[in-house]
Amino acid sequence: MKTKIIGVPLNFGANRCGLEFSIKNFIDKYPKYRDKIEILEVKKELEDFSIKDAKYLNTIAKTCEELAVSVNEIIKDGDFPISLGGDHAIAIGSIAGVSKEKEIGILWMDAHGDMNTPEISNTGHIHGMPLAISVGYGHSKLIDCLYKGAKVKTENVILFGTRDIDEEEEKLINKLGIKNYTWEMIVEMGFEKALGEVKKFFKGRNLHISFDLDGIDPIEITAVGTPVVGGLSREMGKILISEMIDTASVTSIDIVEYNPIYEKEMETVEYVDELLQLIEKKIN
Ligand SMILES: [Mn+2]
Repeated sequence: MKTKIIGVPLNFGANRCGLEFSIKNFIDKYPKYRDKIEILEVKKELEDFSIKDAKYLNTIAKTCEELAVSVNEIIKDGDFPISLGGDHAIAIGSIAGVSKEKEIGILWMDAHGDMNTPEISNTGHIHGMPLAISVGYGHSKLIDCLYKGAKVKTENVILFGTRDIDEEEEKLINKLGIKNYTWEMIVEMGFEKALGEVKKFFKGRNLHISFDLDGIDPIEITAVGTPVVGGLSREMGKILISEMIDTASVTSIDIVEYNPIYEKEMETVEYVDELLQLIEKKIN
């Protein structure tokens, strides 16, 4: 199995300047990736700006559809897709691409829940909605990415490291019974024990990992648009990926929300490079 990296410099899901530079800036810092990352250029579609609760819907739907097709081809070839963002809305596409071929679970490592819907979102930013969309809640144009309907069953989803969940979002998470390891819980029970439970749950099963860099403590990496106090250490993030690959049948990974505008020195690009190296070493 070989890793194939697709870079998707989407910023419309977060509506925040900087994310569109993510892939090119990363390659500029690490030219060794120039021939390794296939860049999916984001093409702007005609938008209906009267839609306020799911902003840039058409551009995001088109980008995710294209990513889903590419990811799906990689899976069908028996290889391992890594989707590098760009904002977290790209997970709508990567998950669709994998789930068309295999029944998967999702480990969603994030400071946020990403379980908003147009009805309950405070901002209308789609990067706060991709997990809800993947389990079948949200705008039908996004739910039906690549093929009709929900991509993953709610009982096969685990949120990990959360510490900033909106009130209505939390109600939806609870209503759907989605397992949610908040950062507070992880601190209380200990990272090892929390990870142990997640490993036990996904052991031997197909698993997509969606890794939001803002899940990591903003003291350790700065280049994310929506930092929240607390979170996993860099090392914990690596242990999480490494041990899940050892335990589950990990099919695919997203690494998202790298925003070079907020970089202090090189700590975030270095971390992305470390994660990619780790995944390549374990998969190839
Ligand atoms: Mn996210």
